[in-house]
Amino acid sequence: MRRDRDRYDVWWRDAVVYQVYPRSFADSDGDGIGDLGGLLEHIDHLDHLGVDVVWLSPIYPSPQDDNGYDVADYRDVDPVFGSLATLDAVTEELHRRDMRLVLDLVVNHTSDEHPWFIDSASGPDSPRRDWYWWRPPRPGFTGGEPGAEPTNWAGFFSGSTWEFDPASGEYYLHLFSRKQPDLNWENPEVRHAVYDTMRWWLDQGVDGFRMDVINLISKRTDLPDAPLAPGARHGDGFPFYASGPRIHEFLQEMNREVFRGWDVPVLSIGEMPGVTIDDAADFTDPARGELDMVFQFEHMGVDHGPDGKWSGAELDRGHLMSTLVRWQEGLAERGWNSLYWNNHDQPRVVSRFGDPERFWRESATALAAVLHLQRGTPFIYQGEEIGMTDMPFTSVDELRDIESLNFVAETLADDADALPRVMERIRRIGRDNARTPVQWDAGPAAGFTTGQPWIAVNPNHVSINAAAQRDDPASVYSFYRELIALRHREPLVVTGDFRALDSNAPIVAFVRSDGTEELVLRANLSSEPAASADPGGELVLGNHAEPSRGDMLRPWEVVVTRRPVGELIPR
Ligand code: ISL
Repeated sequence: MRRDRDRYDVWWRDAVVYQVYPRSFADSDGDGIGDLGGLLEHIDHLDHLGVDVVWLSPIYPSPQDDNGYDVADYRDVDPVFGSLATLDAVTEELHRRDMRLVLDLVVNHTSDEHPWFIDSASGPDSPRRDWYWWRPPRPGFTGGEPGAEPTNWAGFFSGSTWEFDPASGEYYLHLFSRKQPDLNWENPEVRHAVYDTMRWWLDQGVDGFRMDVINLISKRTDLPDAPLAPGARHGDGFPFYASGPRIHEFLQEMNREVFRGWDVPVLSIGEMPGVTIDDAADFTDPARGELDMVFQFEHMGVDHGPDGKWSGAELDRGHLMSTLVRWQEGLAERGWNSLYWNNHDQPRVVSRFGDPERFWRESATALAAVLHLQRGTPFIYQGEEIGMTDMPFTSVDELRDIESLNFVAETLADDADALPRVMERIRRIGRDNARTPVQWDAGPAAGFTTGQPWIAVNPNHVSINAAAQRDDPASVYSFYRELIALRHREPLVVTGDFRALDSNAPIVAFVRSDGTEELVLRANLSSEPAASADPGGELVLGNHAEPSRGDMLRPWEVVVTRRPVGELIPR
């Protein structure tokens, strides 16, 4: 059942978003790289699944240093993915089927091959010099030598955030790869060039934007050094370049300049590493006119160690759930949550938080229900709906992601014996886990391409694939379909208040209520049976053919019931 778009105050309130990472989705021309033609061929899959919005990761012309998150032209399509005409066909087909299209907007930085940067780098007198962050070497240095960088910040992709340009004797800032120079949003010409581009896409029929690292566009202009750990070359400059003094002003300006006045309200989703609950409430408070929702990262950090993602920590599912519960509570009165387990930067949820060996189907479905029945807009990342798992990468040759490859190079430069440890961490947390091709069927290359795939296909595609699951009512896919349909028909899932009953691992239990009726979800996030008081009520959803009634839940079992408000739940 499609939803009724006019039921809520804004069209996206009861929507489910599906992320397509085009490179890995489906290849239509046999070059081994997914493309828009492949997306067109598989729109039926998205329609059948029942999602409402497609978020398309970058399709713009790009040297592909960071798989398209390095944009060389904001108003065209990379030939590897198709053309503006193919994109039009995608938009049209989605609209025909009552789905909407959100593009990825990557404007914290451009590619170093973008004409703006080429112009800026042509010399200190370029009219666009100030469009990027150029700075002289540290006093006492000539530039290019270790320690001469204007600040000591560590980049997201290892090394320094500064690249020396011998021609001008200055450095430019790049928080990500050296091929991703940061735009200077202090300059109003930059901001208006971005707003023009956004309006141009909306004129083409696009329905909204997912905005890459949008909280990094306002930085402190004095660029202070970060505190340094003993022996470290680089420190964490995050507090100085994230959510800077003008972030709200810039987003309000963008909102005024771009989002107002369209027939269909534009959907705006800000990706915001490090965002706090209080900030997120401000960013997404409709009264402030900034964004509709933000991606927060707290629950993605629960298995990161003290030194970030490359240092591991023991997974504590209680901590995972209490983090999500805090976000539910924090954005209850003001703002709106986005809900996600996966995207193109994160390992696969069933491998990360579930039990892919012993309870693959049960853990994939329990985790799905726990996420989708929270308050907010759920996002499904391609392949999540069929329970795709992490890839058993064994060698560096199989890796494609610049973040992982830079991490390997940097670590091995210090310690030549570190490879086994590095590979172990990459297998667990590396971004390539999300980027192996979508497993369409059990055939060669999983039906992704007739050519040689750009990154290896997971060997488990012979058993985990879309063809095998589509018509199986007990499949992970059918469970996702059911969750989406439930959101579309059940206002409690969309607007019901959220109240946590239990987030003591391994049990998570919460209630969604409108004051009269409530949905009660109970899930066992472990591979052993666990006790959880049965609240009674009519059965709404379960991930077993015969859902448990009573106070015990099977491993990775989830049960949802509906009951009148006010009955005491036995403890
Ligand atoms: O992937 C991460 C951790 O491994 C994050 O730190 C990620 O780099 C951060 O969330 C920003 O991500 C976004 O911008 C990057 C791009 O590489 C990512 O793919 C994108 O989602 C730079 O554009």
